[in-house]
Amino acid sequence: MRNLIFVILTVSVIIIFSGFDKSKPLDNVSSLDFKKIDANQISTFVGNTGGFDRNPVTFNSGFEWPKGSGMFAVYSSGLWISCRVGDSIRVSLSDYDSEYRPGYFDYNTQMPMGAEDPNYRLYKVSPDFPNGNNDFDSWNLWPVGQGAPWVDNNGNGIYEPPADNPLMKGDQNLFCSFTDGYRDSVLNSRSAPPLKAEIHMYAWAKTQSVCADVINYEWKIINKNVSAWNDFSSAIWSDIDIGSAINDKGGSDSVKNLVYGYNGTNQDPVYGPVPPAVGVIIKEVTGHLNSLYKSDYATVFKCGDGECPRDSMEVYNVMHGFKRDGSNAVNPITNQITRYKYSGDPVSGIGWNDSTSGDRYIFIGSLIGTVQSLDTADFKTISIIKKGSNNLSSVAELKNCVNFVISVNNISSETPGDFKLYQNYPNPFNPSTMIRFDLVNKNFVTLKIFDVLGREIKTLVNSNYAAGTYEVDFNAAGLPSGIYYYTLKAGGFSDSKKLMLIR
Ligand SMILES: [Ca+2]
Ligand SMILES: [Ca+2]
Ligand SMILES: [Ca+2]
Repeated sequence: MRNLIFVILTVSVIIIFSGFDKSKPLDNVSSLDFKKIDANQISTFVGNTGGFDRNPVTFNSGFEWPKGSGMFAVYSSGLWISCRVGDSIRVSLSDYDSEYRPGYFDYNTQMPMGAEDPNYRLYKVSPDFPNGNNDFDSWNLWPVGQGAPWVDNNGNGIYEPPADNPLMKGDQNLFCSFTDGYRDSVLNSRSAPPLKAEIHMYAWAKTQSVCADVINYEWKIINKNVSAWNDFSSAIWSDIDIGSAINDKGGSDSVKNLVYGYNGTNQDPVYGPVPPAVGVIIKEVTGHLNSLYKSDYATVFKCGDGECPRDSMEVYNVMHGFKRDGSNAVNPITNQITRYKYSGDPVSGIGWNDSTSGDRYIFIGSLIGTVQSLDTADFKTISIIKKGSNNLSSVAELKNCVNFVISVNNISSETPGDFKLYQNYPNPFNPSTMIRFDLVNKNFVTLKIFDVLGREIKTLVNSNYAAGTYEVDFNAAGLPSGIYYYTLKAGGFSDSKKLMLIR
């Protein structure tokens, strides 16, 4: 135990050199807000400053799984962004503290606004409660003026609930706006000037789980700086603590755009036997929409071993696929330079795997490149947790679930009366639309997009699904305006419909 004078004299040194400081709560801003998101078996907290998974009252682990068990798998998570503006390194992040504040960044005055405005709180709506209740805001409070996504059902450009409604991809849907523009007034350990970003977070979760329990996060990161962001990178950092924090391991999967943590043994002091594996997936990224890889780096930090970034340069380095000192990571099995740490298969033991157990932090990001002034970078991520038949099979099953949870949402597991392919919604659209279908029984399902010449553009679904109703998010970014077709095949059933992309 440290004595008080030592702590006072050395606090700045500790902040600079210890990497992550778990003790520091957020300072007081009147619009600071947290809400629970607990639609499925994940019960966790989301804040309006880029942080999530931490209990805002106790400052302890906030990501409970299964819901109501009193067992937690993640201590704290947050959004990190970095770029260069000219020669100047910029990083903003949320780990235990946050360098963001609620509000927005005013382009004309180049000033952050809104942190003291209670309207810049966190909003939460449900499709079941247009008028709200104790847990949910009424639809008419949904802050479309702040950029909250909504559906213009009557097509007149004006938000008029309940005729119009919030975009509700989930049974619970949250929105907030925040900015790193207040940075100059915030004490932080990795000081660098702000990017001048305004970020809109839309988080949603479904009651019905497909394969694994998940929460979706959609981050719209708007460059409100008068200058371009060069080499812009965004990432999710997560201090996974699966039950006990001291016996975990980590790994990554570049093909699945996944970073994950798991228990080092099949026995955890908190979870007991068969501890779950927990991870973060990058679902979709501006500039990566038509390519296989959406993550560009994924790593696992062991802070005690000198791996956690300590200042803005080291954060910038790890956010561009390097070790914190700027050197390349090398896979010791292949001797090749890599941007994916512990990319082996822990189940078979083949490849580069985490060989010791301890406190782990998982980290995954995308190199988005140049973001011009007033342009937006979209960054969609998923928190996922899955339990198998032992600590390693939890990893295998988590990986198996990735393809299900990135593309398809099970919106009802009631067995429909017939196979059906619905008209996409909205239509016309730009750039995203939802396609819904019903399955009467378990089938191998394909759902593909074709152009007017019959050329296959994209496969949205290509897997087995149980009976139920599903929704698939189709993002047409990178495609030209025009008419396209989508075709569903499930067993002997086949149907096609037309959709229209208007830019
Ligand atoms: Ca309207
Ligand atoms: Ca553990
Ligand atoms: Ca940890």
